[in-house]
Order: sequence, then structure tokens, then C-alpha cells
Amino acid sequence: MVQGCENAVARPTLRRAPRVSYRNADPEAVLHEPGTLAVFGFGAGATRSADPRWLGVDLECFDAPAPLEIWQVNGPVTHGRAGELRWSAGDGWLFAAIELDERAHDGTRGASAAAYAALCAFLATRGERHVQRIWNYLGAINLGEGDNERYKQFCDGRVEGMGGFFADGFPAATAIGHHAGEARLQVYLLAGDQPGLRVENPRQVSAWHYPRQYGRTTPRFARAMALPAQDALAISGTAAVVGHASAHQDDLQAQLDETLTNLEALLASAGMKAGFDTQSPLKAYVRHPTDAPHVRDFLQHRLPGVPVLLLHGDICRQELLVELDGWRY
Ligand code: 3EB
Repeated sequence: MVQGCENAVARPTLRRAPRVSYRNADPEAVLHEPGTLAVFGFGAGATRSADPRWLGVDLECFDAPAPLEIWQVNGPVTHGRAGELRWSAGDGWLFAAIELDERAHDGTRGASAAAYAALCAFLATRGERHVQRIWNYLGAINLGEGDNERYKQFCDGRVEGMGGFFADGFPAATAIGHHAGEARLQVYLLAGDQPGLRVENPRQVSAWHYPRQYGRTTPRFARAMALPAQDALAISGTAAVVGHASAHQDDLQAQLDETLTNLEALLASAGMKAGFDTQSPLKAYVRHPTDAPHVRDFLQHRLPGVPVLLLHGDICRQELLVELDGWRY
């Protein structure tokens, strides 16, 4: 019965990272392609789909027409809905998304607690429970003073909702403000059946160790996550933060330079070669629409050939004008 007994002790195959790309296409056509795990449209004008793998992100894109963001895996994908969240799964990877109205959850804190509680409860039922990457989009992120700023309420609710779920460490993350109405909270994630490797940036204090001045509850995220096969680095929202402080207040050019320095430090920390290429899609979140052309020119010059999606989004610290996130394959 036993043949090839040298293979009798099976080594788990390390999962190949999902491919993330931007493309101008019809969402239904992309959803019909084999291996499509998720498709994202951007802004109010995005073509919609009833498929649970489709998500309309509440951020406007500065490029017209806005491309789709597409996640694809090897092999067949199943999908469904579970309460207020929707999900898809294939090849050991899981996409899950939830969109809540804060008015039904007693505000920002309650909505973020509910979103994280629902996502964590769902993940606990799945084999793919190693969250590699998570995105959070909320309205009016900088509204409110001090500890009452909406971003800080979001941080409070995030910790409340996640409970002990991330006891082994936090995923890589992004938290950005949209302009599609204060009450809409969107959270979506990529999880897998194998753990990734968390990467911190030696130039920056780990977010969960930020001092008290940034809020009652520290932001809970890793600076980046190397996916299980080490074939991709998922990079968190990265801005001009040095140590724990925001650098170059109100100076867009200097913030862009500092952000690229942070990204290169992160690649080095992950043991990766310097630089980004045509396979490494990035997003740039720009606070002021009038800054978008400069950000586009800067990135084309400094990161030639790199696919960049330029989005209108508010960074969670008022003084920060731009933030980048994305993938390095
Ligand atoms: C920073 O470095 C910028 O709260 O999930 C970046 C990425 C930031 C994720 C989050 C916040 C978050 O602190 C802000």
C-alpha cells in the first residue's frame, strides 16, 4: 500500500501568496475568471455586483476610469454570506468583509467593536484563521478632539471587538478616512490556513507601543506581514512617522521622501532586496485632492513602472498628508 515511503511524512506545502493586481475590466467578467477571490471597485461611480466577492470601497480614485483591484488564487473559490459579513475561500485563503452603519451600533466605537467581533467569530469557525492583512475605512476619521477623535474611538472599539483573538500578534493593517458619509464603516481582510511572519520597522516604534498621547488604546497592527511562503510582503499603511512622532508637518514633499525611506527600511527588515517593481502594486492615500498630481508625479519618478492606485483618503493623524500601502512580491 505504501509507495514512495520517503514521502510518508508529509511536509505541508507552503501556500503561494494570492496575486493582487489592478486592471480596467468589467467586474462580472473578472468574477467569472477561475481563482478570483475578491474584486474591489473604488468610489461612488464603481460598477456594482451582487457577488459576495465584490466590494465597493468608499474611497474615490483620482484616476478615471478607476481600475479594479483583483485578488486571485490557485484553484476553485467558494463564497457566501454569514450574518452581516460576506466571504470567499480558495487554496487555503479567505477573504471576509463587513460593512456596518454606525447608527445601528451606537457610534464609531460600537460599530468597530461589532465589526471585529463578527469577523473574529467567523474566523474561529474556519481553517483559514491566520489574518495576514486587514483594511479599515471609516468616515470623518479626524473629527472630534483628543481621545474623542473618531479614529481613537475606532481604536477603542477594535480592541474591544477583537478580544483575545490576536494573542499571537496583530495583522498588517490600514486605517483610512473616507468621504462617503460619516456612518459607514468598512472592514475587510485576507486570512490564510498558515501563519505569516510579522515584520516591524526599526525606524518606527511598534504601533501597539505608542505612548499615551496618541489615545487611550494603541493601534493594533504590525508594520508588515511576510506571507507563509515568503513570496510576498503585505505592507501596512506607511506614512512619515519616525519613532512614534509625525515628521515634516504639512510638508508634502518631505513626507513623501520619509515614507519611501520607511518602506525601504521595512523591505530591509523583511530581508528583501530594495525597490519595488511592476509586480508590486501600491496604494497612495492622499488627504488633499490638490496634492494628487504631485503625489502621482513623485511616485512615477521615484518608483517607475510600479502600479499605483491614487485614492482620496484621510490619514488617521491630522498632520499627515499622504500614506502608502501595498504588496511587494
Ligand atoms: C502610523 O504609522 C500611521 O490603525 O490600523 C497606519 C496603518 C496607521 C494602520 C491602524 C494606522 C493603522 O501610525 C497610521
